[in-house]
Amino acid sequence: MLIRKPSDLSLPEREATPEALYLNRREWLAAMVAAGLLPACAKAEPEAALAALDYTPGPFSTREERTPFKAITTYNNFYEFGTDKGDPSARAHTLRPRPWTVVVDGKVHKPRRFDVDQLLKAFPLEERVYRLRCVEGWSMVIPWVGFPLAALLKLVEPEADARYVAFTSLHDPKQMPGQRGAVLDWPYVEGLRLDEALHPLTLLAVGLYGRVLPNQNGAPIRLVVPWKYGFKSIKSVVSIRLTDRQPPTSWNLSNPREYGFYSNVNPEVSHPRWSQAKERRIGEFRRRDTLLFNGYAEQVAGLYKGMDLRRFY
Ligand SMILES: Nc1nc2c(c(=O)[nH]1)N[C@H]1C(S)=C(S)[C@@H](COP(=O)(O)O)O[C@H]1N2
Ligand SMILES: [Mo]
Repeated sequence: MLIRKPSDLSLPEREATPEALYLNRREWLAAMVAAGLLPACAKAEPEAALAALDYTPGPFSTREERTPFKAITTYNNFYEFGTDKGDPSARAHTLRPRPWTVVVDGKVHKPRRFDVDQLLKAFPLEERVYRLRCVEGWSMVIPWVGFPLAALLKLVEPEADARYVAFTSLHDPKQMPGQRGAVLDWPYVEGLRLDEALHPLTLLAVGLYGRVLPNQNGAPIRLVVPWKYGFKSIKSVVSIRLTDRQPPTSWNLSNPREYGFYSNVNPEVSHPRWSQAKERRIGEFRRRDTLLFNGYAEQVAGLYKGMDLRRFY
């Protein structure tokens, strides 16, 4: 069988596949792979093959140079698909991002289940170009498309004693082969304090580079918290629950000495095994200085006034 390389699949923009066809094609590819007819080799979608989204420019975007689409979609952390940077783009074609339900419940007056496409219609989509800083020491600049998490939380009306938000990723070892192993406790979970969750920088992303979110980046909907290490930005979210207690988080559960609940980007607080003072922007050679709160201090420092950031790392 002749297998086309991903580059042969790129289409001029006007010929971009409508979403329904595109999803069918992806499902078809997944079925072929499952049947052993195609190797599970790199399936990173060329940008133009992904359905376009309607959006307007949003606030807080950096003017720094954007990391190329190719790097954003082939250099990933998504342990549900393996622990190597290339695993998610090679293997996440088995994820089925439609239909998809997100449950928002817990300490809210109006708990609701949403179909993800309902969310896409309910909130105006914005482009937010944010820096992402991984705890491992690399960073990117990503043009996300999404809407503020605050808009969704306001809709369900948090109760007076809601103080935290707990997020859960999909748990389905059939779609997520990495969950057949015990690298982390599945499902992946994350949490924010309610004021962090309501902060206008905090985004629910449904796309990047103006296109629907590629599977490897957390389709169909993922959190983006740009002032925290990348692992707080949980992918493929199925549940958002408001609570009165600090929720568990996957990386804190797996290694509490190395990963705290807050995980604010901080050049002065070293990871126990390496410094966080510098970072390498993907595509650059010389390392840059890491900035407090990933450069978003002006917007978010107030959230942590009076807190000892060495203790609450
Ligand atoms: N469900 C889930 N979400 C996740 C992860 C993961 O393994 N599983 N990895 C995190 C880490 S460590 C990082 S750096 C970012 C990477 O996002 P990106 O691949 O879109 O750049 O996703 C975060 N969200
Ligand atoms: Mo990360």
